[in-house]
Amino acid sequence: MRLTVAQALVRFLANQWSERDGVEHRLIAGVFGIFGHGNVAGIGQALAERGAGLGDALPYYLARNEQAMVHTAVGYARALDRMSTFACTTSIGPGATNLVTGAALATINRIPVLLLPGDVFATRVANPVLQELEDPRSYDVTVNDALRPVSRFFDRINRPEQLPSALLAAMRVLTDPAETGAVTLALPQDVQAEAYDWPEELFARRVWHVARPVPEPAALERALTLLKDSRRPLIVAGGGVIYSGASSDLADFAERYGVPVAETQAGKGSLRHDHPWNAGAIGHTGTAAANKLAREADLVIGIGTRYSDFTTASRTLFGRARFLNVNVAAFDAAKHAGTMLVADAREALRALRPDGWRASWTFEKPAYVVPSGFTQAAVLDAVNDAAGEDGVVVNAAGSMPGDLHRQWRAAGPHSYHVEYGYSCMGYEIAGGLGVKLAAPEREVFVLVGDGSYLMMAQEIATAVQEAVKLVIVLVDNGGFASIGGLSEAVGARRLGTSYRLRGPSGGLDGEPLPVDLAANAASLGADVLRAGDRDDLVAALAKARESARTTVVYVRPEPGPGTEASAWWDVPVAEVADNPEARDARTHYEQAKRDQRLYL
Ligand SMILES: Cc1ncc(C[n+]2csc(CCOP(=O)(O)OP(=O)(O)O)c2C)c(N)n1
Ligand SMILES: [Mg+2]
Repeated sequence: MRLTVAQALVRFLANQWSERDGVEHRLIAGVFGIFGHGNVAGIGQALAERGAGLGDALPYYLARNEQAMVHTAVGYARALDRMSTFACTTSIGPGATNLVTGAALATINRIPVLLLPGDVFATRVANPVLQELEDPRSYDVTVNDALRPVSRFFDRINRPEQLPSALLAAMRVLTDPAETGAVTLALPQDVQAEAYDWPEELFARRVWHVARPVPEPAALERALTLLKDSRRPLIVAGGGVIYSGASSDLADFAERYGVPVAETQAGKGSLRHDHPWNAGAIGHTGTAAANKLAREADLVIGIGTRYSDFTTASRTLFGRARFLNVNVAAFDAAKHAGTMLVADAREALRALRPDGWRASWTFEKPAYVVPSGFTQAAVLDAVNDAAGEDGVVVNAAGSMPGDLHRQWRAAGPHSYHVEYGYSCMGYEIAGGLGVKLAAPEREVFVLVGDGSYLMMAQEIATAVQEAVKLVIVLVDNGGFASIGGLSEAVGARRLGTSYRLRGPSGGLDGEPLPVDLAANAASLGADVLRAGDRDDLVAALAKARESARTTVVYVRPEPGPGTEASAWWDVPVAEVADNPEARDARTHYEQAKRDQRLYL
């Protein structure tokens, strides 16, 4: 079949499916893109032609920023437990390098996305082309090489013959639960337009079976021995529990053996908030109750967690515990010198059946305290009420992830979507768009700080274009509350953390910046409601829920006590400094560091 490389690529993608537990999904649900000279004549032409065999597959979505479209693909894929994602097509040069942050986010969170950046001519006859790097040491290097370290698979298609094997490798990595992340196929612009005689079989319907690896018997024996030795085990549930669909097996295990479950950011919602064995959020953004269990546990059973520094409180949280790590990726299972149980979370929980054993400790589940006033905690509480049983909350960076982790009453495994692997400002709206595309029947509540909003609000226009309805709660506190607090704590005097005009002293300490973010949101096509107190907010959220249009609810909460950190986070403080706050902070830092262990 004679087609261009781009036409062949598009036709191939339209015929890829994923399958797990007998349920099939289109592996590539559509294509997000921004066209330029590096992809318009190749991929652009192929998508516009929509040749025979494409049917209604691969709808095209115009985004506003290449980074944002990767966030959207991640939001979508995560909401569908990684069974389906989007392809992202870009021009060469800046369009391609704008993908780098999104790719890193996808790879760190182990979420599949397919990136298709254009690349400079393979023939080099017209070089240097517009936006070409021209590395004097090697013509082989292009800006797209910046995507290599943040991709789980990277290839450059310099010849049409290379396409079939690259495509198969790309699909394998996207659908491998242990290896998945950003997958990049760099497409030189001349090669995209080049014709070739392809075998028909390349375009056959192909189903990628997403594995549920079962534990190896000997590893299972070792895990059972370790379990039976333990009196005070604590489960740390990570994102892997949710992607595996292991929630009910986890609940069953916790109840049967009396094991409390603490949740990471990605794992929150593994158990419902009111499940008697849900001990709450763990780590630096965790609750005092869960962290107390972590300090006393003799065995930590990590399930589908990568043990970020937030989870382990920078390796200060777990006392003398040993680790049993259930993970589909050996890389994560081996952490903290743990006993490795390399397996799918659901399969491992079903196999772990320690006869005649039950943990011998109990814990008090703290009662939920309704925050008062119109603080940020109160805003989150009101949004939580509005979200109810079917809502999804989306957030990523700033001071809200900590409050949300501790405070949010998650109704189930897909109701809490906080991106905290990369904690990337700007994920919120773009990621929320992906969540809503994956779950149109659910209300999606995007919580976004003013800092994150100013970094990446433009996808509101994409949501309006697609009539994809989001409820965006824009929390304006005049700058970086989170980093402001951190700055103060490390002796950096809040430098550059609030949005102010340059003042008479020459510093950024003048009047508050006269920027109207609510007006900005309206200008992008959203309906905007301003809420000045809790009653206003409750009414605005109810109105936003009822509306069919993307609505931004703008709030300026009063400063007030947030939820308290109950475990440390390692942020190194200046070892020598003139200012006394920094010297003080260093003393505290050195004290805290004494609790840090290697977990060997
Ligand atoms: C892309 C990116 N740049 C910088 C940071 C570091 N950072 C983390 S939170 C934050 C401030 C966020 O401000 P805002 O969204 O207003 O949230 P707030 O802290 O006020 O709650 C910054 C700069 C980041 N996480 N991501
Ligand atoms: Mg802010």
